[in-house]
Amino acid sequence: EEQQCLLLSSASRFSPPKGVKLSYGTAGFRADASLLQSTVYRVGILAALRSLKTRSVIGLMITASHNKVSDNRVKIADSSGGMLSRHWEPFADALANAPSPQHLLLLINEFVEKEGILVDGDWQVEVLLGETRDQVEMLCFKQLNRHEQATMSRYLEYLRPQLWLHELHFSAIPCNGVTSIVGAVATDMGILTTPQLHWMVRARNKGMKASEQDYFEQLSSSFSLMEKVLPNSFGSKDTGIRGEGVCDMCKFGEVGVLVCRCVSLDGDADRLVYFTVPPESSGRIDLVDGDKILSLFALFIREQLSFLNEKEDMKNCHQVNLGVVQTAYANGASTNYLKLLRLEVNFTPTGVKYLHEKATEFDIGIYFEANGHGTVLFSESFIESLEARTNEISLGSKGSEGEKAALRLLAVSKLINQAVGDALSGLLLVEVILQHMGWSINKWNELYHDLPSKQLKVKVADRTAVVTTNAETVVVSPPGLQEAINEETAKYPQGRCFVRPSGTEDVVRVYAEASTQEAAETLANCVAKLVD
Ligand code: NG1
Ligand code: ZN
Repeated sequence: EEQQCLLLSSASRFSPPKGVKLSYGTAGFRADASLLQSTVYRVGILAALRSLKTRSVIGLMITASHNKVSDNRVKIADSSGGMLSRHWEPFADALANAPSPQHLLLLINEFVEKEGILVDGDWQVEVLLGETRDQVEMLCFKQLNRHEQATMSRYLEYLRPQLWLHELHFSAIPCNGVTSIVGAVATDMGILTTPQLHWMVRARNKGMKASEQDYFEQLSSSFSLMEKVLPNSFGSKDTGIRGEGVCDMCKFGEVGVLVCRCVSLDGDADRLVYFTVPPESSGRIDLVDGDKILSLFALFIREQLSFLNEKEDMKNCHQVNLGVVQTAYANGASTNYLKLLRLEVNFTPTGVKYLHEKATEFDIGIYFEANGHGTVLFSESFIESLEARTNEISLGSKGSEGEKAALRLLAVSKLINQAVGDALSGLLLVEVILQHMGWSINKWNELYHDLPSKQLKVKVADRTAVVTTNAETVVVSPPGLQEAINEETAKYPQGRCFVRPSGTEDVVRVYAEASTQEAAETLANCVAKLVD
């Protein structure tokens, strides 16, 4: 009784926008801020119910996007720290679209019964709230390579003021939603990146400390640990300028002005790509994308695994299984490169939830979308075996190469966010690996050369008319389309092409690769006409 009254009265303060159909996708609910008030409120209710159901702490995040500042999203961090269970997405949609408080109440009652959610007051519902409001920031790590003490705290001092920029609009609303469930508590974690909130939820549910300070401390300590256990660690010597840096300087004849590497984070900081601006490039940049980040991580981890497997003390252990996960948008050259490293390459449909799920099947699963979403996942059992391996040695002692490799891998598992892709933790891992390899961004970029590619979008009347299979590489409907694409693609050396309906925009996307830029563009244009 008390519950029903509370819900009805608080829900009546947030009416849903008329004539808008909201749907919970990869990005949660996404719409212009002016339309999102009632949705934010209702996601508060959703989070509280999810906490009741899972008997764990749940997160609720409001983020800006890399598009207009007013283009906002609200989404849930589930009990594992990952994305909301797909099973609950239809309920999320129904809640957001319920036309009145009475409908809302009815829906909730039905769902609570169907899901067997216990409302016995035995569980203290808690929802962690976070908010980000910023636009894309470009962070230029000029000369980081050259400083001996380029420690974590320095990176972070540099990053923080640039990430948290905008004022809040919604702050009180999710709290209203959460507390409309009797006894539920909303804890405001303040202004965060999306991956930080996911990290906190995961940490809380594992019984670990979970403040923002704890997040930075974990990143910081695992970063310094890597530094200690890598053979070529930082600032080993004198100026800290190593081979590559000097080469770069000479090449461009500008002593003192070194080639810088830049990293770009998206609006909610779950995506990163690197780039350089070559001198005399007149506006061209060299992009080092998610595929290259994946390749760098794979190379490094593979090297550590080879140390781990080398020594006979691993005789009794099973071969560690390392898997990489990509989507069809991964540049073909990256896939070839990974296969040359003899890695198992898996493909899933677009969208991090698919890649993430696949990556959990391995002892170590590395996944990245070309656009920079991704992370490295370690299985619990593999972490346990690493811990057992490193128990006997302390940092000071001279462990075997295998033991040191185990320490490094453990440090990686703490540094890189295990809940979701996280640009901050991703860039720190990139930086530490580059330091270890003694590589400049150019050297890294030379791991392989991207095949020329072209992406187009085609506005169609109904994008759901295009249905695909095989990780979105093959069209099954409309009939005949795939055959036509095959016929066109066969005309181009190294040609590869696929089409799929976007999950986030009302378009069909066309992707083409070929041996020259011109050919890739012609192929994409011809296939776009087939779709139209
Ligand atoms: P759609 O619109 O489904 O292609 C885009 C990106 C995805 C992912 C999602 C979520 C491409 C081709 N697609 O999805 O990789 O980032 O947005 O934000 O980049
Ligand atoms: Zn993002």
